[in-house]
Amino acid sequence: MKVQQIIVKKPAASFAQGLTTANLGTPDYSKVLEQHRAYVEVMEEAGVMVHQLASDNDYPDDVFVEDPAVVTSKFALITRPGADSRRGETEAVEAALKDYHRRMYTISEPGTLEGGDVLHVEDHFYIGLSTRTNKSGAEQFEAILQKEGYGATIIPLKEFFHLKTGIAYLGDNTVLTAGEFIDHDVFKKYKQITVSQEEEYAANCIRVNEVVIVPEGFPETKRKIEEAGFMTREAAVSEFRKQDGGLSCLSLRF
Ligand code: CIR
Repeated sequence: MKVQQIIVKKPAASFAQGLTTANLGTPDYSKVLEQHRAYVEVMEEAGVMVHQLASDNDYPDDVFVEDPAVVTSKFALITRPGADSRRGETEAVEAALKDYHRRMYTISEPGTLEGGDVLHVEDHFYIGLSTRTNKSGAEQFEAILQKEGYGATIIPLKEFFHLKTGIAYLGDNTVLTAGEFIDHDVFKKYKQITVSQEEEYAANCIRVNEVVIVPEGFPETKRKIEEAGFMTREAAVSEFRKQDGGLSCLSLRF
């Protein structure tokens, strides 16, 4: 899929007050800004137009703009984040997406769904059931996908935070898998590149046009992806990792 544009959001000054389970220390705000700028540059080099939204200190996690929406070439879904503190993030993203003239859908109560639990593979979507995405949210999204002519598979997660914490689609019928998704029945039809336990964080990569963007500092995974024939680019995301975030969370790509 050609990625033409992305939406990102400038990290809020309150970023360090966001949700985290990582135990990796407090993010350094100047480094957060620097890594975010570098992420935007890597994206521009990959050939996308970048639409940057202003930050909002009331929402320390709002740089993880992937969670309040899912965007395809046909429609946009405004989600209902499972984390209470993130629910209001949808407003700014919905306003931004109105410029792109897609059919708009929403997830309604009692459903919850976060974009991190949605993996788009050609004309099919995988939806993870997690602590953030519940059955009602997943089923509401499944009904929307059916109406729009896409397939859907709902997958209960065992350990991962979000679905895409442990799996990425690299294009060319190939998935990158870690932990509970290695040799998972649902993904058997794809070629598989596996991520070792030591490098588990690197399962969250993103394919953007000709390149696979990988987090900096995971040489084994990078090498495996290159050996499978993909071109890679690294981006440093250590400060986002401290808040349980990764490469995919930082943008909406469409
Ligand atoms: C949160 O707990 O919601 C944020 N600190 C991290 C969200 C990461 N998003 C993602 O994996 N899609």
